[in-house]
Amino acid sequence: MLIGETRTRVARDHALIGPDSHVIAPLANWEKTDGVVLISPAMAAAPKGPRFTQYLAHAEQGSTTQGAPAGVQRLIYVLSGKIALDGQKILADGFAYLPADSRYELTAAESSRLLVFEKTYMPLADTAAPPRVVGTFADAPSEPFHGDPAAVLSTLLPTTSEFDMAVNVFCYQPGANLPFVETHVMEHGLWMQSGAGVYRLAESWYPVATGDAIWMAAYCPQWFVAMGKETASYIYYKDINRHSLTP
Ligand code: UGY
Ligand code: MN
Repeated sequence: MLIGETRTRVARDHALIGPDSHVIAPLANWEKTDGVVLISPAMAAAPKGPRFTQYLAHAEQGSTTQGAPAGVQRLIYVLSGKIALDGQKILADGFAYLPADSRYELTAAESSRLLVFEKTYMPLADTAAPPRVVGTFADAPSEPFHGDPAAVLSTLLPTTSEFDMAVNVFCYQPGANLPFVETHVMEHGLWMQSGAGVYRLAESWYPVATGDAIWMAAYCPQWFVAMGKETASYIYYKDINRHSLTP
């Protein structure tokens, strides 16, 4: 890429952050950890702006965290390396969902790269808050999306009503695509985990590849086609299970 050029774009209802734009800085609420805040409410004005944050943590061995701010839940996906959560080892492609205001000890057992999603939890009357969930991508339930075996969706968390966020992994064979241009009330934060393709966001089409991050606001029209020779996959966040009038 020419100097002075970038694929990164930040628009009113979507953003593409390429790895060439990363500015690594110490991460708030983490020790011995630098990172990049890929998506946050600072990105665009409310009410359209992100209502969650997504960041990359570059944790050195022995790195720890004080936990998310009060009332905020967290999902940590291990991109590489190994962490220990209250003594339980979590390897690459493993994850931990940590409910809001829960206490835990989390340490990087080796130098690790973590993808973190954080969102203020919205409790439901008469419904208990969700429990901690620890799992792996390999063990997550998966199914062909709209019956297409070339586009497989895995859901890392239960979809029952106590959960107000989902984190899924979408794997596409080259040439596979989202079956239609989705436009929906949920917003997304996305991390390209492998491969390449073209993402349509509103009225723009972006070539995307491993290491890109994308924010899609509520009602941002979205579509993807996988291209190239390897499986394209992305890990993404979406808000679920809450009434659209809940602030
Ligand atoms: O869950 C979703 O809305 C998903 N199909 N969206 C996306 O991949 N952009
Ligand atoms: Mn969608």
